[in-house]
Amino acid sequence: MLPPALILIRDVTREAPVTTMIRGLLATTALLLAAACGGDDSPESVGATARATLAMPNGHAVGQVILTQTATGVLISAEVVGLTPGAHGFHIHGVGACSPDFTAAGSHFAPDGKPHGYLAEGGPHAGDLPNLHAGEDGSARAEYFTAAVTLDSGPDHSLFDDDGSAFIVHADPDDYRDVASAGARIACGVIERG
Ligand SMILES: [Cu+2]
Repeated sequence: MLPPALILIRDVTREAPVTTMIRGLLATTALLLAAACGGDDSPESVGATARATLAMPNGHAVGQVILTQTATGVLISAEVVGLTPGAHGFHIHGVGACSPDFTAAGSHFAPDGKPHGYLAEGGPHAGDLPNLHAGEDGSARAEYFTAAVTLDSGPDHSLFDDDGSAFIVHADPDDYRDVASAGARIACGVIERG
């Protein structure tokens, strides 16, 4: 039997992105659970990477996102330049397309039908991520970890489902409640393997 505390921690990793600060704890928990459960739900693509080049509506590239599949989720590393200083909504959207305009990326990636926002009851969307914060020079660099998506093909929460997925950077901060709070789509990048 597993101690109840471990089951609780594992449930949290299924629901929401977590900070890199507790990645070590989660990895340790996952190893314990894998040992206890036989490890039968480990992703097939551990170590696989994917990336997205973020571009503005005029096609000018302003950033790069790199995704790495781990045993317990996906590590996301983003670098963006040319932003207005401050917070910007940053999400995975449900369609891997940025043309003819960024509405092609669809709404937030949300295969489980949960509502948008970390602060919303029953949320967040699988594609919700914490805001990207740009400094005075307009550059932003962030790392995220989420167990809500996978690079494996097949599962419901795969970023490589039939229509793919894309990153969108928004003009305004996400208030983590209102799906419209982040405003206009200012950069977009289709997620591709590699
Ligand atoms: Cu968005």
